[in-house]
Amino acid sequence: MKFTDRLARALTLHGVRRVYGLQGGSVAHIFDSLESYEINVTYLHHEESCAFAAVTESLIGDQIGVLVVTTGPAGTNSLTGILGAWQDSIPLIVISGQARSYQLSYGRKIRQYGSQEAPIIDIVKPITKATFLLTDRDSVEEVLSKAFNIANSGRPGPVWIDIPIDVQLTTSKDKCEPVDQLRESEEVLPGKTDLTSFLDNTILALRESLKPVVILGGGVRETLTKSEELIQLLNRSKLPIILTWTSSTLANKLENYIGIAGPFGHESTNSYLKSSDFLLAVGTNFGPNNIGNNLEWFTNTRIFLCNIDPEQLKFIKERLKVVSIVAECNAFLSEFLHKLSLEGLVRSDANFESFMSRDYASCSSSLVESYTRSGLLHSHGVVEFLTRTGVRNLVIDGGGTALYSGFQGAHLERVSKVICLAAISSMGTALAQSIPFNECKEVTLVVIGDGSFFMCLRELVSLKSSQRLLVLVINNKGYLAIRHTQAQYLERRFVGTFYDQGSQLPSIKPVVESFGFNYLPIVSIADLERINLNDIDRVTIAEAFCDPDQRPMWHTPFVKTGSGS
Ligand SMILES: Cc1ncc(C[n+]2csc(CCOP(=O)(O)OP(=O)(O)O)c2C)c(N)n1
Repeated sequence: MKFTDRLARALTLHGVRRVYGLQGGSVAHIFDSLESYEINVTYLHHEESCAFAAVTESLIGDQIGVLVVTTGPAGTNSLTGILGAWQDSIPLIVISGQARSYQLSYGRKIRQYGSQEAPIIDIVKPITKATFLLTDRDSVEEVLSKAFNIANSGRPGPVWIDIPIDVQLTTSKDKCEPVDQLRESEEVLPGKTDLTSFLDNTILALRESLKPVVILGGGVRETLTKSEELIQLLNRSKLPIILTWTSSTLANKLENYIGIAGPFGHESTNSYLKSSDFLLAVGTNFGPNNIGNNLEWFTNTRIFLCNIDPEQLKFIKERLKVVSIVAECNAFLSEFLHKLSLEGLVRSDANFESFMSRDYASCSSSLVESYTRSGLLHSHGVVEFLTRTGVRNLVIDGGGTALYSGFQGAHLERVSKVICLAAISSMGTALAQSIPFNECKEVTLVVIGDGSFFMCLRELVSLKSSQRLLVLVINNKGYLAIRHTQAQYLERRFVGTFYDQGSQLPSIKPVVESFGFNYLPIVSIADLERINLNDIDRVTIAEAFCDPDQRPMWHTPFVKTGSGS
């Protein structure tokens, strides 16, 4: 049996039904085998897009995201998406074609020998959990099992499998020799942790607290997406829950969700967090994007952290006084909630109730009306309006205003799936990230800035015109997020940001129409009110003409340190 057929068969055995890729001489055999095993391959127009789409596939949760890229530049093209998966801890399998085994530069002091050869495994090592370079002695089935296991276990992340073309062409009997040469040591997971004393201390502190709050990060996203029981326990506990960008997809399940914190989260949530006296954070890196830059906020807060990654905890403990445990976050959360339930501990304090009915409600409603300046739309308001009802999936681009408007403006609690590569916050992620929704019967809203839209224009080719996709392009004359920086710190010297330079981004209307998609201009609230999501039955690209000088909303500014820096 041909090696690539065995690869395809093994992928199907791991539940892989969809793969993203782009052709090349060193992967043509792989794609040929995938297709013959009825794996649905979506061919995109840049390997970066393949990685972005594969990330969405993992986030949707039916299978792990898989991408196939060819040699040299194809691998390097995919790196932004791989970095995103690494930093947001999203499992991913990357399969690359490679030059012939005896033409590789690995371990040699040469720059290149084989055609289009690049030492991709050396390049991706710092941003993958494990890498494998296959030889003809390896059992592809065994390598794949290890790869899937590593990608999904512990703190999930990408695993890279590099397959030289000569290896791909080998044939062998079904039963293969076991792998004798793993190229990377496997992750060492923490042993089963004794949670007892940590749990007891946490619950004791919780009992003593007046204003407790829990932050749930991406580390518990998948389990909570699937476990109705844990969601019920969380809801019954009445503990106020703050989410992060990577866990925001849980908002619609949690009755006590009170928003997202951090510089680009919700203002009211930040003030709730700031005044809390007990904080339990599970499965989050507890970094500035999640909690802001002002660690002084927490001087009087008792903080309990659970994370599977000891290095991440060590980093936090150097900066903040916390009680922490290295443990598998889902197991911890489950034990914690069951114990709360057994002890009948329900937190329902007056602060929380009034917060929910006043502060949070007022911050999350009617942004359109509140943030429209002299007839010009505010992008937060447009997103708020469009997510009031009927949007099933929300794909948020990583570039500037779209990212902020997506998370601050949207009714996350009314959307089933929120997709974003948050940590890398890269422009131009959203179109490719929406592709896996092409069979979805409900509407997917994609929020993207005009500068970012031009960065990923090529993936318009890949959208299925029948897809129920509403792409909201925020036209604010480009690069507003950077213009804010220039206005604030560079006395409005707008270089390289299009604005006031006589040059502007071109109109998107002819581009959209040349692809045969619906074009929908939005210049006023009346235009927004005319949009009926039920009518979005194919790709519709809406251009919202927003205030090019719109103010950023409630992000915490940089603060001077004691040394004045
Ligand atoms: C790949 C990449 N390059 C550069 C940046 C830095 N950056 C952050 S926001 C931004 C401008 C985004 O412009 P646009 O998409 O027009 O959004 P706006 O902020 O104007 O709404 C830039 C250049 C980035 N985030 N990602």
